Amino acid sequence: MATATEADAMRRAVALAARALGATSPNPVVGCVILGPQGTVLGEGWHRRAGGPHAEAEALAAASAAGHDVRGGTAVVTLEPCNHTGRTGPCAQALIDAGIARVVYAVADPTDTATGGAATLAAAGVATEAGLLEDEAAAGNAAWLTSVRRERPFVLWKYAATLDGRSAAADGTSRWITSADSRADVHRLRAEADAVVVGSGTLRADDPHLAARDRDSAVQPLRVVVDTHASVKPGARVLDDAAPTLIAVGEDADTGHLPGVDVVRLPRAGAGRGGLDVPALLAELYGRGVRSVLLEGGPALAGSFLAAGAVDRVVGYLAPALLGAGPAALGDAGVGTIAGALRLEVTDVARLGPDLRITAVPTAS
Ligand code: AOF
Ligand code: ZN
Repeated sequence: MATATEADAMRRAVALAARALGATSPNPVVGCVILGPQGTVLGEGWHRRAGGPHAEAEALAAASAAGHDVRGGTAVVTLEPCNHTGRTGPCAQALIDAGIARVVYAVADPTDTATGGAATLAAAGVATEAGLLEDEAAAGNAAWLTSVRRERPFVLWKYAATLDGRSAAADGTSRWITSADSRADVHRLRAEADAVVVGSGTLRADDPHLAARDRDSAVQPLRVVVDTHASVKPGARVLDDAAPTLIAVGEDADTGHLPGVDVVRLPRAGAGRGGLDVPALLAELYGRGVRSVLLEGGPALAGSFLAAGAVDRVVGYLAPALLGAGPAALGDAGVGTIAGALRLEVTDVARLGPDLRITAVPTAS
């Protein structure tokens, strides 16, 4: 049984892991705390970026830099230590070599590449325990775990609307429906995502910049515009050099006015829908190392993603305002009957300034 000290250490490891959200793809976020035999913290670390040292190696290095002897100690880590030599050596072996006596981890490694660390540790006589605060650690790594399972990026659809579900007024104006607090929260979502996706209608209406504030260019999300007819103008703000940009167009689009712009040609959506094929877009992004997508709109694109079953989480920012007319937050999602409604389960409700933020996930159907 894990001790209370180990549970505290795991909570700390989950928090450490979260510091690198948005910076580690295609790898997970991972945190690690090394405890001495008496339960004192000897070292802690987290995985900062793909290709860099794993959390366990960071924590061992921190303990050693502080002059601590970790022999006989316990490693508390959010993910099962890896068993493979990839860009760095196997953490299971590093923990064995350091003389760690016990390893407590939250989530089993679901990848064929890295799995097997617990068995390696056990074979070397290290006590292992799985599942401590598994739900919290899995929630912290939801994007990565979902992308491993589905072999496509995790998709979060975010929208802002009035209480009557409208995202713009009848005259098309939409600035600002929600409060500064809500908008700051959206910047956090952007910073945590690998890619931010918008449709060409949103681009035309808002000319958004889509870069994450307070982030250096190394970890800026990829800005993706779904632009079937390549209607983006060369001077659009999304094409500046603050962050990389990808324009997804139809196979027959004329892109002569976009020299030097990263363009990908994708098939059209099937089943009588407009726009591009969502699974093809997600496969393209996955191939580029994108593991989490923030889908920012507009309503038609969000409808296409939902119709394709490609939304894993919905975050709605609801302002206490009414418009009574104007476009809805969501367009045609392929639903024609109440029986066919896309049912969600609310996982969180928060107040941001005057607004409500509702987080929900599709119920398993
Ligand atoms: C990480 N950071 O702290 C841990 C990971 O790309 P590689 O060779 O560094 O290996 C990545 C895999 O290693 C990753 O998918 C996961 O299964 C495992 N553990 N990875 O990036 C870490 N502990
Ligand atoms: Zn590792």
